[in-house]
Order: sequence, then structure tokens, then C-alpha cells
Amino acid sequence: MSRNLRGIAAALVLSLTALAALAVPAAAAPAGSVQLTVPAGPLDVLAAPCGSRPLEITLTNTGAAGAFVDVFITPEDPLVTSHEVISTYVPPDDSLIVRANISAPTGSAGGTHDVAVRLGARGPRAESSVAVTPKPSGPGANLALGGPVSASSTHGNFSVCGAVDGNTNSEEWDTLTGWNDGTSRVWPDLYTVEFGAAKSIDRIVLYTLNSARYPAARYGLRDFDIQVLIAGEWTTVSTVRGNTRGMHELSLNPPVSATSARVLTLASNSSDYSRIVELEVFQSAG
Ligand SMILES: [Ca+2]
Repeated sequence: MSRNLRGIAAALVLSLTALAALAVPAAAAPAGSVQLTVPAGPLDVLAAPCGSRPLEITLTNTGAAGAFVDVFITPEDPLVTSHEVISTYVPPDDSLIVRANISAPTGSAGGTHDVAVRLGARGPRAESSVAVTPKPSGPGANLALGGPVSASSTHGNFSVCGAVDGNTNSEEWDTLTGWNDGTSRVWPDLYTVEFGAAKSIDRIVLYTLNSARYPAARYGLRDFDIQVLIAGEWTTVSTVRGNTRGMHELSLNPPVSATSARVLTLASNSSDYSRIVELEVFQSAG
């Protein structure tokens, strides 16, 4: 064999090897064996920065070969999805769940809207409904619900949204319905909620961790200030020291006009972290 022919033969072997490698996923991917299902809904979304909810899409592969699929998620206006396409591998004879967070911008009206989910360009299609609740406003509204909210730091899997999600139940702390700061034994920590405009407020309620397993006297906030932002200046409206209780309620009489409220934490009974289960700030009735 001439040198040229040997070279061509070697190139051919390489090409065949490359083709074989390329052929593996193609041969193993009859995407038609994958079905998708979504909950009928409705998924309850609050039109606020913390109001999104995950749409769970179940992909079931009934075939004997694994499949690579693209899942297209198309929500109706005004809904927004965290992912327009999710690409994943579904193992043979198996199912898995992929998630897209569905949200509605602050200011969205209440109503029910659909989210279309499609497998591939022409594959199976399913729809889920989403019920949008407007962010509370007006007399008696909890202005903190759904944020926007921020914190000096946040620990691990916790989210700043946990303490404005409407759940005040400390027994559900392990579901991350609360905020835990991320700087052990370093103080102070800050947890801040904004109202978007000056609002007249007359009541603030702070729930620190207080459950049978995690009593406030051992795990709750011990020393903290509650402050409100009045005309651009932070003003302390409550000073708490040596707290051992799960709830601190504060009435403002007369009401104050503020654009934001925050909790400045100085110590907890466990001496390590700040833990807030829920912060509520109520617009005055008058
Ligand atoms: Ca909560």
C-alpha cells in the first residue's frame, strides 16, 4: 500500500470512528418514546418579586433507549418563565421532573392564564393554568408580602423570599419558609423590605424561629431593632433586647409614612445566626 493509500485508509477509519461516536446518541434517541405531563393547576403565583412558583414538568420515557429532548415553555402574557427551553436526557424506561419558575411582574392584574409546554418542535403538548394574585395594597394590606426584599447575607439553601412568603409557621422551618443569614457569629445582620413608594404604616409583626424543635429561647432573635425609612432616614421604631418569644408585634400610633422597613439584628439566643420566619408590615387603615 502506498503512503497515500495508507493515509486515506487511516483517515477513513478515523471518519468511521467519528461517525460511530456521533451515531450513538442519534440511534439511542427516539424522542417519540417520551411523554410529558404537567399539573392541570392552577399554580398560585403572587405578582411580586418573591411570588414565583415552580411548574413541575414530568418527562416519561417508555422506550428501551435513552432520549435527548428539548422542552419548550411558553407562558401567556403577563406570565414570565425562568426557562424558555429546558434540554435534558431522559434515561430508558424512566421518568424525571424538570422545573421552570413561573412569575408575574409586580402590578399585574389578577386572573388565570395558561402556560403551554411542548416537547421538541412538533412533539406532544400540554397546558397548565396559573392563577395570578395581585400584590396586596391599600388599607390593612401586608406590604411586605412577596417583597421586594433583600438581606445582608443568606445561608445555604435559604432564600430572602422565605420570610415574606405568607407562611408564619415555625414548625415548617425545614421547608425554608424563613430567612437565615449566612455569616455565623458575625453581627449585625440586616433584613429589608421595600414598599415601592411612601406608605402609611401602623403595624409591624416579626416572627422569629419558635417551634417545638427550635424554641425561640434557644434559637430565636435575642437583640434587634426594627427601623423604618422615613424621608430617606432610617428611624428606629422598636428596640428589643433579651427576647425569648417567637413573635414581636409593634403598633405605630400615629402611623408613619415610610418607603421601607428593616430588621437590624444584633444577637440570637443561639449566638450564631439570625432567623426570621416572617416579617409583616401593615398599611394603616385610615
Ligand atoms: Ca415565611
